[in-house]
Amino acid sequence: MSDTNHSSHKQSFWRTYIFSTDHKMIGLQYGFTSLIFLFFGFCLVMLMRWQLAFPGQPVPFIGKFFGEANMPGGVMLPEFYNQLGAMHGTIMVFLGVVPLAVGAFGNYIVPLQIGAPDMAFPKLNMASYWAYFLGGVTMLVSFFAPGGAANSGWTSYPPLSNIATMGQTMWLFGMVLLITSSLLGAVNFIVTIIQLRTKGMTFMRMPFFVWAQLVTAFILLLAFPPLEAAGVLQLMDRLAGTSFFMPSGLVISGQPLTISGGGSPLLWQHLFWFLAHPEVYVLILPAMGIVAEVIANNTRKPLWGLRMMIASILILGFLSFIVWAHHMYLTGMGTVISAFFQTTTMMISIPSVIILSSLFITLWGGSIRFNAPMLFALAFLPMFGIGGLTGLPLGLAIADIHLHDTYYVIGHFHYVVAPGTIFALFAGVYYWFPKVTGRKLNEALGRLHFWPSLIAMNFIFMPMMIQGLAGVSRRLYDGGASYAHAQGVLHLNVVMSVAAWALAIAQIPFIINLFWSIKSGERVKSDNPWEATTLEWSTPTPPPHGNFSTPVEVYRGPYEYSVPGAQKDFTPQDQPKV
Ligand code: HEM
Ligand SMILES: [Cu+2]
Repeated sequence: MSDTNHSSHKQSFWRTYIFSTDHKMIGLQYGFTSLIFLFFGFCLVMLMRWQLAFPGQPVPFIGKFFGEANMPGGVMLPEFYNQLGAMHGTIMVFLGVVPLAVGAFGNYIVPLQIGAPDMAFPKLNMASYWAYFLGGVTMLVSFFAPGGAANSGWTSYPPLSNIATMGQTMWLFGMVLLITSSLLGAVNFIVTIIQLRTKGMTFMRMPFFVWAQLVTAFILLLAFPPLEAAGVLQLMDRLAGTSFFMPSGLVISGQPLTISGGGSPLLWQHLFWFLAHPEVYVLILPAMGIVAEVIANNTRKPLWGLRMMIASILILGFLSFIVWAHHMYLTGMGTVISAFFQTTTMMISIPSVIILSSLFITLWGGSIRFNAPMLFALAFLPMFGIGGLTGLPLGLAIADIHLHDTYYVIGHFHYVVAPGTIFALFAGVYYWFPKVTGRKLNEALGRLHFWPSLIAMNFIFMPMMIQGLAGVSRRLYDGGASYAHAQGVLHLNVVMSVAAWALAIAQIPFIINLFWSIKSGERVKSDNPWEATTLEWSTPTPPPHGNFSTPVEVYRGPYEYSVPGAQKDFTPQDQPKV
């Protein structure tokens, strides 16, 4: 358990900022690190988009800095393109979005919202961050390994990954560290939420964000171990000469491979997707949690159907474990098994639709405040809607035969994770920034960030679906230029690339805002500048070590907004009943 004497001791620089055990500092560490990784992963894809729009032409200005091994004469080699692709996916999912959604927002906000002084296991929390950090560094350093970084896609399918260059070994080591980090974090969240809720904070009084983090933690805890085991098996295949994933009789470039064989490449796919489908809910549930908080606050209304939303998120968490093979319809697994996974995939869309509908209905009749966090939260709804609905055809085997491994898939899941999840995370940054710093982010810069980002996102991802419907495969080095069937939609590559670079420019106001507002943003006039109801706004700003200056008790549900007869249009959870 955490130490009880929270407020009195003064700690050294190292203990306060580097090896901190305070959930808020660890949350900030996660936040900064993951934002840097997000930015880096985004830069990788900016380079790729040059090659896709103008295949074979030298990358202007910066091409020459990448060396003869990657870009001779500034022209990107296919080997390097594959590294960029694999590392973009890996970094965005495992080093960017998940650590930001869970490590940063979960860590900072959950203990505050349940009235706890810290996480249940502060040292474990610190270990989780440092495992993440080491995993990230391993991934980054792999670019300098002989043959460069991993280049077999973020899915790392064998046999390709088993015979890939050394970067793949580093990818596997990195993943083992990242998974370990997530497992430590997951245990901590579960124990904290179950054990450290303050007096009166019953389960049904927990904010939706806390529910989202609880279900997410369970998913991480149960889905990641199979991938960790699979990662170790692939390491054995690569380093110790085993053949867990290698079939007999493989011939590469005319040479029979000298391996014992007898393994199954499909086994990897099952183990991978057993994590990676639940993982998409790890990406999306915290995002829904953030959006729910922001929408309740800015409509000044309770969340419509909160109990049903909670039931839905629990069902989502459960069902997410039995849909994984919808990524594998083309592996010949047979119609009975396909029918099972089609059915579960259709079923899981129901709770998603319930949550989305509840959030939409909450808007009805609200006196909506269109501030920066709310704009991002509002945009999340239709964008996630497009992402979710375009997933349905993929869930049906007959449609997926055509769509599998095309750009349609890329369009689908990017709608979910980019203007979906990442917009929700932006909403969270704008919403909770005043609690962390005592200052608001600038509204005008926020709008300058939001509108161009929204437009650019749609010009990037909508054309992907059009290309995919035309049959253009994903992971093509030339963006389809050498394929006859792609010619009619090839011009869209330029549209998407220009939009992607516009999206990059649209992030400049955000970066300026972040740094400028820490020092010079408008000071908040109270600890509760948004007039919110949940407990994090009842702490001093920023919350001190130990969080609450006096013991808190909870008397009511999380979203008592505009209660008839109440003095104000919000009643904080810790306000006693009269
Ligand atoms: C709302 C319900 C959803 C359904 C019905 C659905 C369905 C699917 C299916 C069937 C595929 C496999 C397509 C193929 O390989 O041919 C797929 C791919 C993918 N989906 Fe979803 N999905 C949903 C939500 C999400 C969410 C919430 C995320 C992420 C936050 C996501 C991220 C992905 C990713 C990353 C892939 C690509 C995997 C790859 O590299 O092959 N999906 N989706
Ligand atoms: Cu899936």
